Amino acid sequence: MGDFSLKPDPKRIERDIETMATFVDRSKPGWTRRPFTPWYEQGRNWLRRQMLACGMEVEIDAASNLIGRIKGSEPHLPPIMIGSHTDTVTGGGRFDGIVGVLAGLEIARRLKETGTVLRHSLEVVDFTAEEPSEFGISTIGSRGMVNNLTEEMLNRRDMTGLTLREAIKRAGGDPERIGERSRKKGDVALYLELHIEQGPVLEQTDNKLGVVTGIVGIHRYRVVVEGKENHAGTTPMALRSDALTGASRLVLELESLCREPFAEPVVGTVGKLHVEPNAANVIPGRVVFELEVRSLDTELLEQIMLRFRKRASEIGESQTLNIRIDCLSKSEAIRVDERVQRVIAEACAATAKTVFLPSGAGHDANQLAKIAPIGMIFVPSRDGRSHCPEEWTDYGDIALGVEALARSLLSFD
Ligand code: HGY
Ligand code: MN
Ligand code: MN
Ligand code: MN
Repeated sequence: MGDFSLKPDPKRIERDIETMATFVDRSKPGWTRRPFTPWYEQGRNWLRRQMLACGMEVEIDAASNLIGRIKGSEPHLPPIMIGSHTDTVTGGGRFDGIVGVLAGLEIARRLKETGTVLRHSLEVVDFTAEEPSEFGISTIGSRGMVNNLTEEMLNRRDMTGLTLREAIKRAGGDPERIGERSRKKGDVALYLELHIEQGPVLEQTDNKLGVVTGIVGIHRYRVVVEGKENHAGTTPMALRSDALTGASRLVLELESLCREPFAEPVVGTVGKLHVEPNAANVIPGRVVFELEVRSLDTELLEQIMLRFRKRASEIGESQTLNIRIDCLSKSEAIRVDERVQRVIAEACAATAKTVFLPSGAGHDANQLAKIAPIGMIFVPSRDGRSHCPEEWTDYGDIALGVEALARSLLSFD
């Protein structure tokens, strides 16, 4: 709509996304680029070169986040930050997170090409490992940036025995200095993130842009169910301690708890489950699974988990199972500041048809909200699909998102 100085180049955005999509682990489905892998490094090296090519200063911070910076005319002002992530889930798509990082790169290019100098410095950030990692933690880089990574988290090991501390070091970070170099309140003027909606609302309401009103909190737990391995043929049903039937009852219990009609919607998922010894003729002796519950109402998540723990001890009792439930991570639900929403809504409305909506997905913005005002813009996901190869957003829609982001940036500056 109308002439806008920083209008992005849709073809260049398409080329960037398709280039990033080549840095993937082709032994896995979809577009898989897990953190701390060679493909992740290749993608980051390419991104670093793009940042340098448009005159940005580039650094890797203590938490291993990749940061490109363009100085503003008033360097005493704290920077405005635009970011997201380039890691994917296994079997993921080409757009989740990637759109937000490349939007920042395209805006940096347009600032340079038009000779536009902002008052605030602009930082474009690729946050390390936003997706749930092999260390059982998500938003690793943005947690590190706001000093929300505990020693216990840094000492966690993946399946190969590598600690998160070591992984961050290998990715160019300096884990011993995460605390002293973290950003505090006042160090970032505003954090903005463009992201695919990963849901059906924009498409179903025929809108091109979404102004995010709030982001759910996510609480993740690991559950270990221990019973007794035994012969599947000779052990009568009444004498079994079957870890898998116990775990199955727990999975269905979570589902029915989250289906109850609460004032704020809640979702609960078990997406990862491991059976031992996983043999057709052996009664499972041990099951490990991870669960997550999400809602804008963090208190409600605590209440649901209290009821879940109570049911778990009843099931453990009735089936002679030992059940352990450990918290892996918690991110707090956030509401986006009304003024930030208003400014973003004006920028979006000047660009395309817009609607307000909450985010059912978690984002790096959840962490940045601890030290700065945050704002998010969504672009549509075809059929509402994400975290799968079918994930798709039209490049024209992405360009509208980048334009709305650039308009928001100028309004806030
Ligand atoms: O899981 C999420 O909500 C985000 O896509 N990482
Ligand atoms: Mn994701
Ligand atoms: Mn994401
Ligand atoms: Mn994110």
